[in-house]
Amino acid sequence: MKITLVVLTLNEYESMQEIMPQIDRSCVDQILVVDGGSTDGTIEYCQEHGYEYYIQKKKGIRHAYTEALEHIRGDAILSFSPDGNCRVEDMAPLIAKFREGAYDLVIASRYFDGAKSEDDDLITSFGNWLFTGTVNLLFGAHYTDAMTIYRLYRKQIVYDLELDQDKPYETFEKWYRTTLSWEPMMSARAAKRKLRIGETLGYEPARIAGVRKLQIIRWGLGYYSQFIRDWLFWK
Ligand SMILES: Nc1nc2c(ncn2[C@@H]2O[C@H](COP(=O)(O)OP(=O)(O)OP(=O)(O)O)[C@@H](O)[C@H]2O)c(=O)[nH]1
Ligand SMILES: [Mg+2]
Repeated sequence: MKITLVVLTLNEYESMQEIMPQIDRSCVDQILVVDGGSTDGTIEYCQEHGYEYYIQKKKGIRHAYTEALEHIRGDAILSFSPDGNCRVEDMAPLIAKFREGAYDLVIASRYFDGAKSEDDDLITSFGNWLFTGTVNLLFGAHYTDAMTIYRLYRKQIVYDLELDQDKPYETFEKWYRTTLSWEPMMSARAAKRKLRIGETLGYEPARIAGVRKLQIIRWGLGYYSQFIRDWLFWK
């Protein structure tokens, strides 16, 4: 199975300079930087270092993913944040686990085996605990981290779980005036469909530089609403 590393960027020039050289280009089959319209030199960095990149047309991480789909040549997607939150050394064990067990989804969990995230504050640490607990309770899963970007999954599950469609997001995005990502719903739906799910350690250091884009209240409301709806209605 061919793996595409999808690197999500929105003004991450400073962090990328430190993180990208650490990635062994031979451990995946394609590296695709998907950019949300950076103006800080991120694109120029990609050009200088020969990274394939795609600049999304619509705003928000889920559009980064859906627009990138046609440029992803791999059969599996490894999503990665180059802001310092994803340790490059955790990538090889993640890939090994995915390959060894014919998994549909393997998560590089920030809380695996009691680990802690150095990027968390009181609110995000409580939020991640609550959201992961909710997914486990509602969908009978055993995640230690249902929310993280750092994960590797078969591309086909995007279509099977309808993550590429606008419909599962639209209503709540309108209510809470935001754009959601697809990781939380992927975790919930993968569990509801009883897909083969695994976890490895994805220890999370603090962000190196740049600005946090996380919208705590809006995304919290949006993701929680999706969980409840999918628990009640999604088959
Ligand atoms: N392509 C694209 N990337 C984005 C977008 N929003 C955020 N990103 C990138 O996605 C990754 C994760 O976003 P972050 O802002 O780090 O969000 P987070 O990890 O939840 O929050 P912190 O790490 O706590 O700052 C980062 O590398 C961002 O630059 C977007 O709209 N499009
Ligand atoms: Mg981050």
